[in-house]
Amino acid sequence: SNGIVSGKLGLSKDEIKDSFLEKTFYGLGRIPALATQNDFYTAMAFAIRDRVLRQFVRSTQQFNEKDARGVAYLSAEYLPGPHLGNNLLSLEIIKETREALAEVNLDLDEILDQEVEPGLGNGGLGRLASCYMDAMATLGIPSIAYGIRYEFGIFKQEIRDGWQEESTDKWLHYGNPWEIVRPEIAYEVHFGGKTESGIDEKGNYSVAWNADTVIKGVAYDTPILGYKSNGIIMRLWKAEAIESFDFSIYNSGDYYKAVEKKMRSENLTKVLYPNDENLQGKELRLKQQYFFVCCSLKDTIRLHLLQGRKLDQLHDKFTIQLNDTHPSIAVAELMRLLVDEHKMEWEKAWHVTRHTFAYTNHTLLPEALEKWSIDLFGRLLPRHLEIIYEINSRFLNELRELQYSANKIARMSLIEESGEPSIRMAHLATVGSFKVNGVSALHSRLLKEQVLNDFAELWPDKFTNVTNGISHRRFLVVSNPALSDLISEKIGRDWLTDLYKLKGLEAFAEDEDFQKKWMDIKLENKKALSKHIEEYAGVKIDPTMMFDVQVKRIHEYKRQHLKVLHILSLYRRIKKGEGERISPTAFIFAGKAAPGYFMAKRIIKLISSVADLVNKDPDVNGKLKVVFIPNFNVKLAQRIYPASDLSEQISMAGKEASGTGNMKFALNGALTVGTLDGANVEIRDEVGKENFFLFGLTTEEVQQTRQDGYRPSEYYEQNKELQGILDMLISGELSNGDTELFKPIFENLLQQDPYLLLKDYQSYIDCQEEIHEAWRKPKEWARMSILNVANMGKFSSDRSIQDYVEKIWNLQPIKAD
Ligand code: 26R
Repeated sequence: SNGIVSGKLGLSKDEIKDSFLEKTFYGLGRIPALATQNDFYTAMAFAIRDRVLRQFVRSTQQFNEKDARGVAYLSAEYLPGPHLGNNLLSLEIIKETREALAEVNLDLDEILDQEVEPGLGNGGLGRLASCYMDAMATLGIPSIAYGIRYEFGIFKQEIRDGWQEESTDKWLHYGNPWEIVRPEIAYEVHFGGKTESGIDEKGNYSVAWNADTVIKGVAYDTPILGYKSNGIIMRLWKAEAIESFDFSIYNSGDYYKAVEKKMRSENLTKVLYPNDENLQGKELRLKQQYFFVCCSLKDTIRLHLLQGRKLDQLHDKFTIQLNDTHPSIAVAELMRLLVDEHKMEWEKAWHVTRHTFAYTNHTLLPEALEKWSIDLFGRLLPRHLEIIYEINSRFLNELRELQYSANKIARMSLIEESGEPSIRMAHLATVGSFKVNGVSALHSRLLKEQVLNDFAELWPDKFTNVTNGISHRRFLVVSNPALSDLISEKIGRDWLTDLYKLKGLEAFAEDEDFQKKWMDIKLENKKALSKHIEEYAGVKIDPTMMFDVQVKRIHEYKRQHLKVLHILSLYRRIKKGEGERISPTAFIFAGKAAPGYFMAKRIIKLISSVADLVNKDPDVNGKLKVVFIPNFNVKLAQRIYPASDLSEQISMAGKEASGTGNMKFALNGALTVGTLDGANVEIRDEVGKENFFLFGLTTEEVQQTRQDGYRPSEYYEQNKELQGILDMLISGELSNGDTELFKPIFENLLQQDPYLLLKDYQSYIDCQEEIHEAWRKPKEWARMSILNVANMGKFSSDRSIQDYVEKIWNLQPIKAD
């Protein structure tokens, strides 16, 4: 019935084993004796995918039957992490699968380790989109997640001689068992050329866009299964030539020209831009953005019309959520589709458009706010430029009617006129959306008070907050099974779908037997991470040390170099024989630097150099270890959080929009040392200030410091310990006598120190002393760790998505049976 074939898709150990062997044999043409571990992984992935698809098809059918209101989530980046483990959890067959494999002498963990993850994002924003897919699927939100199928994701990072080296991420090399290509779901995307206005057959004014390039976008679908629930699809677009070869050229004999054209088209989705928070303004990036937006909107409209609905009701049936401004060209593209292609009047189309989009902002850093030069934009998208001018002229007229000053109007314009004229994508997204949200309480406040202040005053109700959240199923249940089992033993398993249930752990925070089990699990996780570190970074770490961890993109505002100053202060104290109050600590770093980001790359080299100094020095060897683990990604992250004691969240206040790593650490029982930045503020509110190590200036104090005229050299002069540490950077002792290597960092800190490291230094050091003292009281530490986990309920992405539903999307979840 329903056209759903049930086949032999049972969930028992024997049925899984049968499917697995069948896939090995018929799917891959391998007999087990000759199969590689990767063959086994692929076979298992296919066996599980069948089961995933059955569940997924069911929910799609129910969404359709109910004619439900839904969401199209537009994101240029996704970082879903390995799929297999998560799908096994969603189907609740981890145990059965482990046993099935054991019967054929295979180990599930080794099989899981084979999976190469899709690195289709830079960091926080892409991972957040993936946590949201997990939650949307689990909660039954009728939704589809659109993006780009980059052939090469975020580069692979290797560390050579202490420096970052990049190589291409060939994630598709072994094939991708999770995706299904849909050759019949494909759209044409136009670029370049000219527009021509005239009168159409019906006598109406109309504009024709005569593009000079046409590219095809083909859909690749990956099912994302929710926990014991629905599935949604992640639909990624791959660029292809419109025809596999151009017949006219072929017939005229120029076969090679046709082939070249094909290759040029496919370049569009070749590679992810590895920059975060630093705008490059590259043409290919704008092409990527428009390409995926165009395909996604055409597809959304197709789905809408397929239901027999009218286009002027689009906003009744869909919210299109813009994940930052990367897809914000959608505002102009939807206007073009409605007005030019579907012949809707401008006013009506504008009504539909601005009731369809909602925009999430993820950063306040001025250098990360997207702007496109009019010149570049107009050459690539001439029709969209006209549309943006029209939107702008109508918008500015409204402002004039409100008697706004010329100054203010210029500030709010979609077009920046000073310097190289350019389009402000955040303004376009704000004007074109019915809701704008930040990603933590602090960030949303700063967005309203500062970056988008004029707009917030004009439209106060448009602005809202949705604090980020994380998939606790991936980042605790799948990646820390021992701790998850211990938790479930005490409070049952309801917390898998209601993270607030963790509150029940508070009752056991003082229970010494529970504390011991809790810390024993942490120790086992630390042993496992130590093994990985020894293998991939060549450093031996004693797992009983405190694991003090900072993993995230390398960026000056995140202040990895403040952590380095702390390590050097400890080093110097031990060398002077004053280290007795220092608890033995392993400092663990990981994270990628944008390939063109000079300072970030030098910070990696600095960490490696400090690691060399510390790890080789017999005086400090037993007390301090420093390691940089290469190639931070979701898979590695899932090993690191469960093994961490201390989570470093030390960005300068006002700079980190939210942070989500902070939540993953705390969920795994790490204590946080952090500033009042992003979601740290809310984490501290939840876990209690006595269970959180706070230091540093507040956002307001940062701004005051700036206003008063900050002179970092004063701190260098006055704080002799700090001076000694900074001098190490230019003394050559970290760099085989090379006094130039770290001079750029030294001079940056002494002359500008844009992120106030020297100002926050002492407060950080004092706080760390408190931490080392707390570490010496294991029961106290265990209690705080338990209380942190117990109070993480708010930070599930289930809660975030519930907030989106209530504050923005206004829709009814539909749970599949
Ligand atoms: C325009 C381009 C250069 C670009 C700018 C910024 C590309 C990518 C980014 C990354 C930004 C948008 C990002 O990832 N921001 C992070 O979003 C997370 C999820 O909301 C936050 O937790 C995190 O604080 C924020 O830095």
